[in-house]
Amino acid sequence: MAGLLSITEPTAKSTDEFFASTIPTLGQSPTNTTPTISSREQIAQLFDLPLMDLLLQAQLIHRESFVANEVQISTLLSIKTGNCPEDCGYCSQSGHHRDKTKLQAEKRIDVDKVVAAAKRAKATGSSRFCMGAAWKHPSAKDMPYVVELIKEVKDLGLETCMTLGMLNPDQATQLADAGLDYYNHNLDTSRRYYEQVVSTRSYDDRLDTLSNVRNSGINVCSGNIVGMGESRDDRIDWVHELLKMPKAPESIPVNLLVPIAGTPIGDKVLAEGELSVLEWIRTIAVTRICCPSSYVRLSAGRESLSDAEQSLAFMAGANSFFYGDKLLTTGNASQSGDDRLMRELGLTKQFATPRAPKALPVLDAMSGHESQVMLAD
Ligand code: SAM
Ligand code: DTB
Ligand code: SF4
Repeated sequence: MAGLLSITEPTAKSTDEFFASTIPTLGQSPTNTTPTISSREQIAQLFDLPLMDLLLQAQLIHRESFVANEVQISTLLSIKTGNCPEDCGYCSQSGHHRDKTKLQAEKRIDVDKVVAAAKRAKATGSSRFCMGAAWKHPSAKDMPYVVELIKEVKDLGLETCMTLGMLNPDQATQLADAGLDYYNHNLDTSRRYYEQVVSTRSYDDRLDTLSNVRNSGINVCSGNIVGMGESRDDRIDWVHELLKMPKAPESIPVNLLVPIAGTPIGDKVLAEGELSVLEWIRTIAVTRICCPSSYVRLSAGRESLSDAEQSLAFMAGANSFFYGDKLLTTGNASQSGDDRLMRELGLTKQFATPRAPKALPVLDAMSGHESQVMLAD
């Protein structure tokens, strides 16, 4: 029987080999032979595919590792806002841009207020609660506070995620021992373009923290921002960085820049124009193909997107998104709009599976024996 699709365009020729066995013929299911992408050249070839071929491959590969039409949803809360000592060129929270952004800074939020927000998130059907702080790194006096937050939020049956800046090995271990499920720390872009984005820390600082998180047993969440003025080469190199890691991050947020007036990158993009949303969708699809078993999350930037653009992003293999009317300091797509879109697309919410605190004694329900469990992977 004739193939449903054949990729014959000259630009796509070299990808034929990767995909020959994954393109279904009429009446057949795709075979379970996800190609392994590892070289920069292969990533570049994926970016060059005709968009429909890329989306088809991404969706087929998505279905080999995940339940089709199921999405994981997370809710974000800023637990300490603004006055950050870092100078990230896109960020509303950097103290370096505060005279122009006029962002209202806020001190650490009380534990009971965070718990109340987590309860609201759970009531709306969110399975993960992500807490973000505008710190270069947590200080020694911040650690008992964040450990308490992890324990309280986990007690609600939610998965926990934190993004607090740099972590040393001891801090990562403390968070792992408290049971933190995910730590978010984005590479944001290529090593080359990073220097144009932030000057107060290095790419290697970022990789060191990611390595400390990985070694602690916490799941790694690390993504990017598309549309900061970087080139496609930078997007290719960012994907390549993920593949050079000992293990790809379990969770990969693909942020679309929210251009914030008063930030250097936001002002430049507002003046010169935004990148095509299709390039963001293409980046999602390539990420899905290269990291087949990672959650790929629609993160910042959804507020400005149409239903059709978001639908293409799900087709490209995204299977997670931030839910709730606010991200950290900027707006998000509305909850009622998301509920409607999920109904229209036939998407269902995935349940939470929180990781047990490190070395937590558990009673095996079948044998009655007590054992130590580590559920990070
Ligand atoms: N301070 C911590 C850090 O930098 O890792 C955590 C908070 S920081 C706001 C988390 C991530 O949000 C950044 O790494 C960046 O990828 C994303 N982000 C921040 N501002 C953004 C914007 N204006 N548009 C898109 N993504 C943004
Ligand atoms: C991530 O990659 N995106 C989220 C989360 N990790 C912490 C943050 C998006 C922030 C968008 C800008 C703002 O709301 O300040
Ligand atoms: Fe600070 Fe994070 Fe914003 Fe950079 S992205 S300025 S580290 S809050």
